[in-house]
Amino acid sequence: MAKDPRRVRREPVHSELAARVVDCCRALARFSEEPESTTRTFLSEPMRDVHATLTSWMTRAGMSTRVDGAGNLRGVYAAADPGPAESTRSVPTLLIGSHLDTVPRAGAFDGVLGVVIGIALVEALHGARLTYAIEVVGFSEEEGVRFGVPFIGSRAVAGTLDDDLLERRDAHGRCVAGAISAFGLNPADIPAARAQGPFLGYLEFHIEQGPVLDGLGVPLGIVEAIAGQTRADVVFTGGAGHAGTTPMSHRRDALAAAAEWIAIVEHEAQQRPGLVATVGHVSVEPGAANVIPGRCWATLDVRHADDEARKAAATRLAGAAHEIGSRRAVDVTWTSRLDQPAVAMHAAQIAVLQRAVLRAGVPVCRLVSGAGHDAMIMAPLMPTAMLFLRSPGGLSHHPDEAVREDDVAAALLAGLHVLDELGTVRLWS
Ligand code: HGY
Ligand code: MN
Ligand code: MN
Repeated sequence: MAKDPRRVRREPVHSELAARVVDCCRALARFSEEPESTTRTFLSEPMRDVHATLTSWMTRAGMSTRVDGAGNLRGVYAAADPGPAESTRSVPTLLIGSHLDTVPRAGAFDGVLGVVIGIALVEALHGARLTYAIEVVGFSEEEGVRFGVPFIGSRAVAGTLDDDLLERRDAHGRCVAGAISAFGLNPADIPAARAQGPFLGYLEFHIEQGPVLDGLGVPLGIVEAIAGQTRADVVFTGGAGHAGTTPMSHRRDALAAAAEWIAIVEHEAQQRPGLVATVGHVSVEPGAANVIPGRCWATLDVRHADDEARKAAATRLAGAAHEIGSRRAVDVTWTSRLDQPAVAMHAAQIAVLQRAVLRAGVPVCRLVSGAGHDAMIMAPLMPTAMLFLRSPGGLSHHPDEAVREDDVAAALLAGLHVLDELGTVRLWS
């Protein structure tokens, strides 16, 4: 007979489990495309080792596992037997997840921590079955590094992965569908990746990646909303030429045009509180010291919690690029890659998180996320919430990114209280 599903065992979360969570994240960080740092992009070979490691932990915790057609690792912890009275209605599922890919030269916790915490929470149930199922999801790609567009994995789970995204090509000319096939999966299985309701909700544990919680000395933060994102590719095309013989008055220097624009990007963002704008990647052709750059490709990332402010800034930056281009006789192409609106977290789920954090003995801190997360993609589908863990030094997207074991223990305890609370709170329609 299944153990009483209404009460999660209230054993304290041993710091030993928190230590294993941190150790696991650090071990997974060694699965990388680069020997000296952590770089793991969409369905690259090291992702197989990540899947193998997490699959064995999921299995030990009593979960059934699979890798779906978009390369997401899925682990399901079945609910208590609903019994004859309820057997006609499918049991709701709580999804707990985050992403398993990384940025180049990443830290060990961005994304993967949320997946490992999900598995650890299931282990901490010690076989107790709840009135709902839990599905832990390791999304295959959130950062958008390989194909320039983020959220491939969570879009497949949300059922919003469109065909033209499958045709996006990486630097080697391989498309998303081809990368899926090369990994041994079948793109035709992507529709089956879509999460099946009814849903209790989606919960994502994630490092804050910023300085707020560390500045306040608070271990956990409840996310109220996630800032919107604009991403674009901006290409400046001038004319290559001899660096020694071409007078300055005769040049159409693509990199000089881009450099003038990049200074404006920074100045524009400095004018408005909460606005951030970044040119994270620049590539120059032909790229020789003695050749005037003929072509320069720059990426743009603009964020703000208010969509109108973000879009207005992006529009001004597009105008500035074209004005510089016409003044310098340099062609400018602007290709939008992402227009992701800001997303509010679900009020009822925030309330559940708030009660759980208080029951875990942690002060409640609520904040807006400047970083994007898979929760943005899941929120339109089901009640979605995020719990942040403090980022020491506010550092992320960097090898020195860290998390404190005691904060992980606090997150696990709060997470168990969430599971307990959700067993009595009906959030789904
Ligand atoms: O870019 C971001 O905000 C996230 O880390 N993918
Ligand atoms: Mn990231
Ligand atoms: Mn992340």
